[in-house]
Amino acid sequence: MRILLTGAAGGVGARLRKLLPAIYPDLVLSDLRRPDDLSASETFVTADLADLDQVKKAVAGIDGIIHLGGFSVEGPWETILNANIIGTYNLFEAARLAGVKRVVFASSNHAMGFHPRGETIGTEAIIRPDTRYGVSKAFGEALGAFYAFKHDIGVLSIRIGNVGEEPLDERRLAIWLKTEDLVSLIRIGLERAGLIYEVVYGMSDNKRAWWDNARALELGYRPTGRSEDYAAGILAAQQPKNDPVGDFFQGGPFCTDEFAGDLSKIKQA
Ligand code: 15L
Repeated sequence: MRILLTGAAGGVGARLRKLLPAIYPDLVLSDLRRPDDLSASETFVTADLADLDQVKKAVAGIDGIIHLGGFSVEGPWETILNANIIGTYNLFEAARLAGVKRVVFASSNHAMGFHPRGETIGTEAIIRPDTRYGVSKAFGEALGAFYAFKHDIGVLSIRIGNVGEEPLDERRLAIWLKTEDLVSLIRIGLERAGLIYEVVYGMSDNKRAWWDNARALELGYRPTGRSEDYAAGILAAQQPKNDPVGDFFQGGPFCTDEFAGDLSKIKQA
C-alpha cells in the first residue's frame, strides 16, 4: 500500500516517521513545511490542506491516508476553520476523487472533553467538545462517517489521548497512548478487512482510563503500554494546582480555557 501521512512535520508525525517505514515502505509524507531532519530515503510533498489543488497532488496514487494534519490545539476560529474544517474536507474530497480506499482520521479526546472524569464513556456517548479545536475533530469524525457510507472509503477515527514515550501528568495517566499502540490502531484502520466506519479511543492499557475501548479490542487492538507503571513517579512529582474546571472534566485545561460556564450547575445536572 502507498500510504500518505499528513501532518508529518508535527510531534506525533515525527514519532510515526520512525516506526511506519518498516510497515509501509511506500510512505509519502506531507505538511505545510518540510521537516528539518528529512532523510534521503523519505518522500515528501508540501501541501497546504486549505488548498484543494495542493491536497489533490499529495493524494494522487495513494491507497491509504493517515490524516494527522491540521492545527493540533485550541486556536482562533480562522485558524481552526482553515486548517481543520476546510482542510479535513479537502482531504476527504481529494481521497474520494483519487479512489483512496482507507483513511485514518486523527480525532482527539477534546471532541469529548466536557465529560466528567468520574464517568466512563464509550464511543456512543454524546459528543461534548471542549474547544473550537474539539469541535473541528467532531466535524472530522462526522465527515469520516459520511465519506465511509456514501463513498465507500473505509474510515477509522481515533480519538487520540496524549501520544508520547511516557505519560506526562496525572491526567495523562488516563489518556496516554504509546506510539507503538498508535501504530497498532493505524494498522487496524488501514488493513482490517471489511472496515466501513469505526471510532476508537487512542489510549494504551491505562488502569485509570475513563474511556471504554471495547470496540477497539473487538477490532483486534492489543495495547502494550501501561500508564500505571509510571503512576507513582508522576503522582509524587505533581505540583498542586488550582483548576477546579480542568480537574473535573476529561479535557483538563482545554475546558478551563475561556470557560464562562457554571460548574456547580453542571455538577448538579
Ligand atoms: C490533543 O488533542 C493535542 O493535540 C495534544 O497536544 C495534547 O494537548 C492532548 O490533546 C492532550 O489532551 O493532552
